[in-house]
Amino acid sequence: MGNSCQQRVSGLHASPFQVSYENTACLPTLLKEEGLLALISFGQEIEGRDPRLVAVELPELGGGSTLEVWRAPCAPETGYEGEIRYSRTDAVLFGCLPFEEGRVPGMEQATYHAYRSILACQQRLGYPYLLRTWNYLPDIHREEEGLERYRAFCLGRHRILETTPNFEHHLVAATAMGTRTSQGLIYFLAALEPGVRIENPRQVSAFHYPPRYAPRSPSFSRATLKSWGSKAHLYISGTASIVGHETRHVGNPSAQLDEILNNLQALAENARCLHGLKIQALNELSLLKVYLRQGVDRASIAQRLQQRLGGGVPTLFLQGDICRNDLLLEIEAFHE
Ligand code: 3EB
Repeated sequence: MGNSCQQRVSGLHASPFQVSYENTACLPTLLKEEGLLALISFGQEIEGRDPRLVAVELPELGGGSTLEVWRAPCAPETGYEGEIRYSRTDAVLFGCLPFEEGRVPGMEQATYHAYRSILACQQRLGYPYLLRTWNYLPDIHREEEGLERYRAFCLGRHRILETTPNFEHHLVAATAMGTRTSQGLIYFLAALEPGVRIENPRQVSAFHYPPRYAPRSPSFSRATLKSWGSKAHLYISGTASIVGHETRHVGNPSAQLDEILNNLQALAENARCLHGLKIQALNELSLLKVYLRQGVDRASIAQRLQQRLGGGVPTLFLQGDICRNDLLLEIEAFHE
């Protein structure tokens, strides 16, 4: 990370990274790119021990073979910090760790352990503020010792995060999604300065959900807004058909989609009105990731999404188990 990098980061391209979806066929050229910060594959392993490669074990729907590409304006430094593989620039730390349930038994303990590693890694490498996390967890609906595994995840995450001062204020955007394979993983983005927590006026903040959903509330915010000098990023959490704290439109995927878009609209408006984010409409979002529960028809969701957003926002469809059994789909988004 020499001077040339710093100059370029603080110059015209104030944004410390950009994200795009590209075809897997581009892989060989992508791997040679100097500024490659992270490369995420879905439902397929990518050969190599490069710390920047992340394999999310959720099948892609719709016949495509997509990579999510994170590019920095300069060459990142990559390495290993304990079990965490990382890639970093002067501005951001991208890290990924396997979700290990072998060594530490039980979902709650495994989660506590994973997040303790993340916090320690952030401290050691000097990126104290989380901006966003992605949590891909095997079998989230299975019960273990009388508790659904997603709820045990919430318990473990809460137990470690509540040890940091003023923790609710610092909660960040997240995705938590169930996989059908044995190996889970968590990846995260951290920075030198904190982002701003954004909530949704249509939804009870997840960290204030009543206890019937989990013994400790889910520790995430609806979005994180991060300003990078003249640019800003909005990282939007997985967003579902929840109004207040209750699931709406049980059993009806297209009505759930409409409710999700209403939620995203309200969230974007909140970011604009409270924090001056330049976004007027959802078709200005940079990327969408749509998670569909098994059995939900991709084509009809894609069609309705196109009707509502005009088809101009790059969208990736993945199959996954959304945290609540009655949620049929969920959408996360990125805006730059
Ligand atoms: C919800 O709004 C739906 O526990 O980290 C979405 C995004 C959901 C993140 C998490 C859960 C999480 O409650 C579920």
